[in-house]
Amino acid sequence: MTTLRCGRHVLDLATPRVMGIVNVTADSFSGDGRLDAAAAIEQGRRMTADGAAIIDVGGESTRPGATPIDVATELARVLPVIEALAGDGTIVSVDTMKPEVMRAAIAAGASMLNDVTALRAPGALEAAAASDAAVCLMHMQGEPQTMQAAPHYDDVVHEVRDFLAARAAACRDAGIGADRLVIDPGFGFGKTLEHNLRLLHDLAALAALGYPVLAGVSRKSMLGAITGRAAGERAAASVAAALCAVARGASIVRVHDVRDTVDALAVWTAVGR
Ligand code: YH5
Repeated sequence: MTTLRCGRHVLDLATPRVMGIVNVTADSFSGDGRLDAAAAIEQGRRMTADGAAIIDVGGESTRPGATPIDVATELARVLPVIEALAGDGTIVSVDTMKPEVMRAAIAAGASMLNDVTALRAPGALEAAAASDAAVCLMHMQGEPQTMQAAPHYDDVVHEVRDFLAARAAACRDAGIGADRLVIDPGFGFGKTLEHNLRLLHDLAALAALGYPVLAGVSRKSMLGAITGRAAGERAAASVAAALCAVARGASIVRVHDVRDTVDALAVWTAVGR
């Protein structure tokens, strides 16, 4: 039975889990960002009531062309939300690349670090190792500003798998236990539609590394390319993609539409693998 150690929590991954997305940003890609802490807290509590096992709080957009923000601004956005939700007893993840934000978020009660740069910033591995938080290691080709300009791979599945294996090994070497690690192919982060579809189709090749896999496809452009719909109209496509990911070995799905995804996974789980 697979479990994930997240600080003081232990998350059972025998059934697939939902991570709800709470953006505290002015410019999130999916159009759901807001800078009001009270509204973000309420949204996180609603997601927990709807069945999310983890709430992922992010203060900095990774949208191509988004303005980077400084540590103080990011902390002012995320800390009040993390404190409130962690205070409820919820497993709170912080979506950040900055070691200073990681440390402060953990001190405020966060029990998972979700880093789209897979702890490659100087000091990030050390910040994670000094905690007992879970860590989600995500693959990205290039930098947020330019990653979608001309993504190229000779073999996307093998390159993503090898990158994640190397980052997991770096974490283990830094003293982060295997029971704290999650891996994520990073849908949309330096990938064409074809790359994203290949990764989703072959997700089992990543699960074969032995770490729980997190998939974040909710409302992303790949679903817009398939359905022709705008970001706010991609809920059904997102639920379908989440089910595809779980059927191919994902243990956690990162989503905006928690209630619909939880219902879909309940049906999937009831039918059995
Ligand atoms: C992820 O996949 N993604 S932020 C574009 C959209 C909608 C949503 C155009 N953080 C991931 O969610 N962390 C983000 O519509 C993430 N995995 C992990 N671990 C981008 C995002 C989004 C982008």
